[in-house]
Amino acid sequence: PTVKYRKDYRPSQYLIKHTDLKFQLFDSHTLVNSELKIEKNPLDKSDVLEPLVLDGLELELQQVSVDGNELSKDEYEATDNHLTINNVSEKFTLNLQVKIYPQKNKSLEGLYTSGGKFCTQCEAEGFRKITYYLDRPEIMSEFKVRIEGDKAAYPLLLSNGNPLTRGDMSDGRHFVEWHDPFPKPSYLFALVAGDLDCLTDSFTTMSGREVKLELYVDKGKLDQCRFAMDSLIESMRWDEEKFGREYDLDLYMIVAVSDFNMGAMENKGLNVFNTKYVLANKKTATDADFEGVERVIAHEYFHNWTGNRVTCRDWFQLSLKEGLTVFRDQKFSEDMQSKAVQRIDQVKIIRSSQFAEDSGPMAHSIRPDSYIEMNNFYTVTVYNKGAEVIRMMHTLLGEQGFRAGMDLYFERHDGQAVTCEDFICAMEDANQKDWALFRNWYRQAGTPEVKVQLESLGNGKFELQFAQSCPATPGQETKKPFMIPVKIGFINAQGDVAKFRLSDSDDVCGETLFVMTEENQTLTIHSDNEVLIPSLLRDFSAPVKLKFEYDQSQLATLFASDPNSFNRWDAGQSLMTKILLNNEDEISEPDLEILKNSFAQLLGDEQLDNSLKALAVILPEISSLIGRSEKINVDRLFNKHRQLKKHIGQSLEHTWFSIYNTTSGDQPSDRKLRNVALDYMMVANDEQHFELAATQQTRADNMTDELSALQTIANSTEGYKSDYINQFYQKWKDEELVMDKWFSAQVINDDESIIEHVNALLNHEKFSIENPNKVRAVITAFISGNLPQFHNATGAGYELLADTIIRLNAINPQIAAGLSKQFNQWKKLDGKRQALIKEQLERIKAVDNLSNDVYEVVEKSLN
Ligand code: DPP
Ligand code: ZN
Repeated sequence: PTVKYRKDYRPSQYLIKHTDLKFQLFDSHTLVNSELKIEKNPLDKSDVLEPLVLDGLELELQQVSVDGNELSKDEYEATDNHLTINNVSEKFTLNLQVKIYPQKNKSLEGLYTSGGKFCTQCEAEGFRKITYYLDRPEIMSEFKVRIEGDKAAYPLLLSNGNPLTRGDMSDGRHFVEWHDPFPKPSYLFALVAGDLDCLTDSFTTMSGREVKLELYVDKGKLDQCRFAMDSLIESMRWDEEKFGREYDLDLYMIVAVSDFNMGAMENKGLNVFNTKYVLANKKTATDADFEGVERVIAHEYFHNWTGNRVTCRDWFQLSLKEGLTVFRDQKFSEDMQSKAVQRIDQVKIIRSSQFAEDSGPMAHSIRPDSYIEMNNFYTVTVYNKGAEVIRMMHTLLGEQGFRAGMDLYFERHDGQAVTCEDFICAMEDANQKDWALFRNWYRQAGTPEVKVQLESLGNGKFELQFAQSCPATPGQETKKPFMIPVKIGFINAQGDVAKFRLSDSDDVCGETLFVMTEENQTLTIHSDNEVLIPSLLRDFSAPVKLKFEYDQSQLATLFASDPNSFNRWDAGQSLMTKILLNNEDEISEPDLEILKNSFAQLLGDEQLDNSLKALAVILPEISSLIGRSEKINVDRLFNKHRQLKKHIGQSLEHTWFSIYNTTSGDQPSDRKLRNVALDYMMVANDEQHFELAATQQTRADNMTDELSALQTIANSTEGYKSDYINQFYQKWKDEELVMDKWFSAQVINDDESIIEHVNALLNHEKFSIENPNKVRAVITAFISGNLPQFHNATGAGYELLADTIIRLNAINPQIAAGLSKQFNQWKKLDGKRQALIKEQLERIKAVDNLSNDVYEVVEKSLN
């Protein structure tokens, strides 16, 4: 496998101005004809015309001609990865025909079939599985596409842009021609052919243009489409209001398919979606699913400007579009839902997955320096930490300054393929800033640590001392300081807001933004309060680990009264984290008492929103506790986590019971709190409360309640729980997405026998290893949702994961590699577990025909 480096970037010597494609779809294969108008890149100043080297993978080349003349075999060379044409001129037309086998394509990259329809996935480098091409994002070309297929089987033939003409052919076949007026990179190409139901609507843009909206789903699913359509309309309106961005084509299509590697894909004018992020109604989808649909529909829509109109010069710049678009979808969700709840959910992802990635063998900066397989870099770092970096810009510039930067970015770069550097420059120039230091967020991997100390100097004078550092990551031994915005407030010993004044100012304030630019810095403040409890990094104002030596009672005070909702939640998390990660084998009685009292007080707070209550009493995720540690005794952690959960359940049993019975609202936040209460009751005493859960499952009129009940039942020790698992199955066995939930609910039981059960589920008739959602529903749900049993000391969990990776390597390398990353934390574990995992990693590495995808992950992990 070859490593590609960012520093080796060179512009392409050739451009493809026009791309004409013809697809002839057949039952056994597809013929792809392409006509490419190629010319020398004016930016290329060399006099020598190098051979034209096109990318291609798993293609059967049938014909090559240049300017109408068919080439003989010695005029070109076709290898496994390339087509090279030796003698070309500065401007010419290349015609190719290739034969491909979409029905056999299980990698779900390029052109493939799913549920009887054809669809495509070209990002990042899937287009080369369709035809030979300059398959790199800076090559922006105007596409015309003709699709021919059987009319009865494929009445719909879709591609990007606007339909031009359609007509019937002989043998029951027909064709449709499409034209996309916006030049685009090949990764945004899409084709869909099938027989689908369609929900239509329309949107009138701010300049008064009418856009047709079409949402295509499998037959019989129209009753699960309305919410996605409404989300699309909301997104279109929001982008106009917040960023002045209008949709540009007359048609916007979304197609939902069951077999999809990612969540969705932003192909110009023709998004292809995983059904999981389209189909939703109250009966089949949980409140969390609805949020997911809204978020992903918005995300792909927002890509039309941040990704499509302005795209990436090369794949090292992926965060240019993904970090920015995640930030935009986060802002949208904050406007549509509760801001604090959204922020907590965002930060949970950073802490449970991104911090882990940053501290493991695959650590990379948001703009990576190298890769073997680009698909391995669609990561929480590039996406979610990337969004945090954009959020810091927003925090530093304010709403208006940020908007000015965005406007300048679009003004300068509309229609171009650009770099992260171009984005930073637009932000700087629109705001007269010099952000030399800020760029370290793009260069350096690893999670910075900020240590803070508070010293009282007497006479109302206090000093906050800050020190930042960042651990070494592979290939980056030493780090330069980061620019770190730290949002700060204080409360006093009574829990009231403590106002303060900065040394250089007369203004009394309740909050300030301190921007770190050096390793060590001090902030002096003045306050009338004798005791100050700092509330630091409010709203998680930077993606760092903040260390302050709070004692238990300070954290309890913050948890009870920090006016910043995010930090109030975070104080509870810190309190629990401290207890769970200390060196004691068990949690002490006084610690349990503090937590119980804090929870009781918070649950009784009538001002507090039910979602925030629910979030506040949920234990920190085990993955985030492992993610933040350098070495970890997992046996101790698992035991204490169980002990704490049981204690919170039992000591507050009456409170949970009363919450369960008196929280009557019909909002997602009410359901969330009620279901957390049910879960704690079942943990406290599942025999006694089983009936309650069973009744909830049977009588629920919505999937949130039905599934929550099923989960807690499946996680219980009751002998007759299988009745309810079966009942759920009988009711929902024909709804694929609900079956995914059914699978996942059964793998979270913290019991040794679970691995056998997971293996049984892998052989269930509703399971398919070829369907990524099913793999995620069983395997990912198990290894990330049941860490105590994944890390079972027998090594059975590791073996199960390795078996699945090896099976998937031959089918879908991208999904196999994603699973392989789950081993990445292994060097934090004890020697025995390390040996067990190493054995599995070596077993995987020895597999014949190991894909580049899996190789890259396993190799880095072993080194
Ligand atoms: N479809 C993926 C996303 O939208 C990759 N672009 O993030
Ligand atoms: Zn995206």
